[in-house]
Amino acid sequence: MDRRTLHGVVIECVTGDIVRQSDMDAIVNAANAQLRPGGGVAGAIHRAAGPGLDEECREFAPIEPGEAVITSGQQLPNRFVIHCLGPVYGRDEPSDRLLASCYRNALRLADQADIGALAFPAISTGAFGFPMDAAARIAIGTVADEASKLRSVRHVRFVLHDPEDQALHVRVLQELLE
Ligand code: AR6
Repeated sequence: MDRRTLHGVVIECVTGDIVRQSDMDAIVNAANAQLRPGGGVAGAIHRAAGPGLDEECREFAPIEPGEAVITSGQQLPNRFVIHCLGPVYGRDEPSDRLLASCYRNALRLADQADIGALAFPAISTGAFGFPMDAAARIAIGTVADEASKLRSVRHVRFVLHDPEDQALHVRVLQELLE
């Protein structure tokens, strides 16, 4: 099964595109330190959101690995974007703790903004080189650890580009929540 419920929070793993999650209140950006468009997820989000997002991001940049900031969704179907800077694997250490901080900080910002549903991409697993399996354990493990503390967040979706990555996330979800 590709979804589980923990402390009233639905955690699910789907194959798809992070900019096509119109039923979510917020999507998470796998950002760069300057919060500029760039490639991968960040490029797709800025393209779909329009130039207003780049402008809105300026006052928050630069951010550090593990940090998260929140903006509006501009022209996206989502009310908010939460921008996380993941660690560059092999450079920003301890990379596992920094990656966990991204997820924890994003969830806390979402809760503070009264967000009910939030979609994450697999932060750091593209240009930043984090191995998918280890990243999936950290991502799902951190959401599971935070679930009992969340007040407004009731739905967390992991959106994976590649069906194999989605299957891996489903296995990790089953293992961790058994
Ligand atoms: N929807 C869902 N997942 C996607 C999408 C999409 N539209 N596009 C890529 N992925 P990355 P990072 C997957 O590189 O590793 C940027 O240039 C992708 O297959 O976007 O945190 C920024 O400007 C991979 O598994 O993020 C930064 O400089 C995952 O999303 C840097 O890359 C993350 O890939 C951030 O690197």
